Amino acid sequence: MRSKAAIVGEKSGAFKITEVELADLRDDEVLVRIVGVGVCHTDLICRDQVYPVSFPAVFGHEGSGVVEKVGERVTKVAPGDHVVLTFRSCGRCRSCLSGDPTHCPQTFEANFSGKRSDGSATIHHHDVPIFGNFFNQSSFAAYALANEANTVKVRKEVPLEYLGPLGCGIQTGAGAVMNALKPPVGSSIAVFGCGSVGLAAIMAAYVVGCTTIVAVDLLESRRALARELGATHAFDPAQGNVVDEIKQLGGVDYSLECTGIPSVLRQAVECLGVPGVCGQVGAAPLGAEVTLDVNSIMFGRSVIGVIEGQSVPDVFIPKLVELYRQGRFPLEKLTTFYSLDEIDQAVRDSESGRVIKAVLRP
Ligand code: CXF
Ligand code: ZN
Repeated sequence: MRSKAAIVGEKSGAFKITEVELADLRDDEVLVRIVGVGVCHTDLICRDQVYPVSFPAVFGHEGSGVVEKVGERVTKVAPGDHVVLTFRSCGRCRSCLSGDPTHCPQTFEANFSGKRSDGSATIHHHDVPIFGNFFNQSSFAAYALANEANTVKVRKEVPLEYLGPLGCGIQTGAGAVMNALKPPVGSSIAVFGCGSVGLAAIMAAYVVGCTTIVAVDLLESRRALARELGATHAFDPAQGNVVDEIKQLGGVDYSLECTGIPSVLRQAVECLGVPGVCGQVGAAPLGAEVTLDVNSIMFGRSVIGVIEGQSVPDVFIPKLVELYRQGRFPLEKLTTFYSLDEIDQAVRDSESGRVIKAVLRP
């Protein structure tokens, strides 16, 4: 079938709305009419070839929508169901079989190869196969071809256009707190970088009962929103030494690095008390190195890498939907809507920090 999609023609190029052909639905695939799709930092670093991709390409990996059609072997969802599309894992390795899909060794291949695992393309343009199947969806489009495995069914009572980012950015920040760090009630946490991932982490820290929540961001608008969402302190790293400021509070039990900047990771480690755990969430270029004083981790601190909130999406995303429905995860405060045609503007606004989470409504 044909679908409108936002194609990037070259490294760091503009998005062009174009008619493409979607491949025929396979037995294990799901055709989804996209209702909302968030713009994630990972779409933009792939556009800029920080991760190796080829062009032309269709990105987009925070899609929500309505199931149009399902392949013959699909049992999880049916036409008419509301779904959130998320990341893909292999489903067969030791991690996947243990219910730990974010540690699947195939994660990179399964989400960033631009094609299905058998090498076939899901999107053609003028009969030429192009880079698609991004996170098994390529959802900067009117329709997306997903796999049953990365399709999560959600309740119909909740506005679907807000839910796409639960498939990546929101699950990444919230899950890093709720699934990976698991701070107990009354503990303290510092979040470095208050974009959608960091703010989702702050909402999660508030929900689980952290009583000291420190937000660190260069932008006053983001620090203000962080406070509104539960941060008890907000620091501007351009004004003074943020590590000293956090240490004056006694240091924190947990920290989360959401910027992908190595020097910020160092700060996120050094602001910890002892023991303390730092979660590294921000994506950095391949080969990016960090310098740490060995003694800063020697006495009982640790650093763990967390992707996609260490979540089992079929279990975790419905939990976030319920928190949103109850008003305890106010996604609407983070969201700005655009049409698919306005994607370049949405990207500019995301990059400048004018908006937190741009969501395209094809
Ligand atoms: C990504 C971040 C980089 C590693 C894979 C998962 N998350 C999505 O945006
Ligand atoms: Zn993402």
